[in-house]
Amino acid sequence: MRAENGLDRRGFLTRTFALGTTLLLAGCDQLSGSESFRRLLFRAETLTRTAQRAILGPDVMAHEYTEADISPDFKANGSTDPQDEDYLALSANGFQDWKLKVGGLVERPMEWSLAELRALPSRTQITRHDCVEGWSCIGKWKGVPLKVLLDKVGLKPAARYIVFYCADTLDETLTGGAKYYESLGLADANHAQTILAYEMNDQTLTVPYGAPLRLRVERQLGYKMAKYVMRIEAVTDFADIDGGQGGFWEDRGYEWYAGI
Ligand SMILES: Nc1nc2c(c(=O)[nH]1)N[C@H]1C(S)=C(S)[C@@H](COP(=O)(O)O)O[C@H]1N2
Ligand SMILES: [Mo]
Repeated sequence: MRAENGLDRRGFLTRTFALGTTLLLAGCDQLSGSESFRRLLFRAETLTRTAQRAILGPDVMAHEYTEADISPDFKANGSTDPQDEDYLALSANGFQDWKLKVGGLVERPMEWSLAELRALPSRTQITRHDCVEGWSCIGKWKGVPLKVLLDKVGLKPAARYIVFYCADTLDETLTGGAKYYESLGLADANHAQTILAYEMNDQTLTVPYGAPLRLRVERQLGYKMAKYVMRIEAVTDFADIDGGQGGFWEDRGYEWYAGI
């Protein structure tokens, strides 16, 4: 339990930035008004969360919402229908042959089928997804906490980052196609709300939202939440992976720590 005064301070900060928060709670709807007005509000909200985390520490939980808050039409973004051959073959039979592989700097590399992941402890959370493009949606996610898997494989002392390799190649005119990937530091990887989700809004995760398994990292922006996860690797450093910045969008200039 966090100290009561921590919660009081959170309440103070929330009230201080109530305007931005209230407008963002509109959910999926694009906020009305000019683009710059939206950006201003988005920054106010970003400031709130950043301040909250600075005051409350690295374990602070992202806000969780109620069933009534769930967006009726959650936006699907980025890849929504991967055409990679391996992926199409897996999706053609309902991901029955799919297995999540977890390896790298671990004591016991392991793999899990979807059924096996579903048999592990799960967490359900209703959270708000904030995309860097300035829209937000609230959804309900169920999945296995990443920590459960990391504890089973046992991280070696040299492991400092967890890398997520995805099935989808993004069409990029400038650089040619590249596979989506992402990475987290250990604090976020072990956070209670960091889960590998196989259900969204009480349904089996569908292709647009990252089937069969997608990451939820509730204190960071949407691009950290890798969809179509195939393999997870513990590493010391991500400098030698693809563009070296720790993720598909990071390699193209986005922040590695996309805190909100
Ligand atoms: N594999 C993969 N993961 C991805 C993306 C992607 O294109 N490919 N897009 C990211 C971005 S920018 C966002 S906002 C979210 C969108 O998730 P959604 O489709 O569930 O809204 O997924 C993130 N994860
Ligand atoms: Mo995004």
